[in-house]
Amino acid sequence: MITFFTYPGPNSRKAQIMLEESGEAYRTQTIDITKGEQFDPKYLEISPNNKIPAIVDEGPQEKVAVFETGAILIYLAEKSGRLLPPSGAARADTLAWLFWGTGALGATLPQLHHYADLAQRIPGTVERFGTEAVRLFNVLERRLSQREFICGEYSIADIPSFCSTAGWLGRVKQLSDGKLGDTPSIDRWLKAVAQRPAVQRVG
Ligand SMILES: N[C@@H](CCC(=O)N[C@@H](CS)C(=O)NCC(=O)O)C(=O)O
Repeated sequence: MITFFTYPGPNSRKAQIMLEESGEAYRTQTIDITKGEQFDPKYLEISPNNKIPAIVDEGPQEKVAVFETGAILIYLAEKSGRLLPPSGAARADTLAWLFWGTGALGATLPQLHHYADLAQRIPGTVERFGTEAVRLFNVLERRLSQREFICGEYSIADIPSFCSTAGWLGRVKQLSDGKLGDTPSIDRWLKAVAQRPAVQRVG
């Protein structure tokens, strides 16, 4: 049985969508990051970077702890045999776009959020992260204008980018003062992913 350590937010949502997609049984344990529970020494044994989400998979042979959203998605994909090609170019492409979603898009948007919402903005910060967010959404728009999903078929590469884009595209358009125009391919893809039963179960 898998234990899912979580607190409501975009990163937990990414991991929970994959838990649902994988069909694995899991129970949920809340780590209240507003109360500092992520620093509890017991939790740090599971997630040494003191962040949620994390999972622990306790089987008859071994106990596996995984932190970092991207690593959780890969672990669940390999365990279930779903949403990650087993080898070759398709697997390499899926992993590249998974890391792009967690490490590029997923790392830039929270920075923009932080600096845009400061009571007193620091000159240059919103421009820096806003320009990068516009660039990344243009990369995603170009990619999705050529494929139904990020790597052709729906895969773990779609999940982090979907969660980040669903939450952020509108705000980035508003902050970008027209520099990010219409995104018809992203809009189509957002609707398609949102219709998946696993995504709807997570909400
Ligand atoms: N790179 C990590 C980021 C996870 C992350 O930023 N989690 C936030 C909540 S969304 C957190 O646990 N914050 C608590 C803290 O920083 O102490 C991942 O992808 O899993």
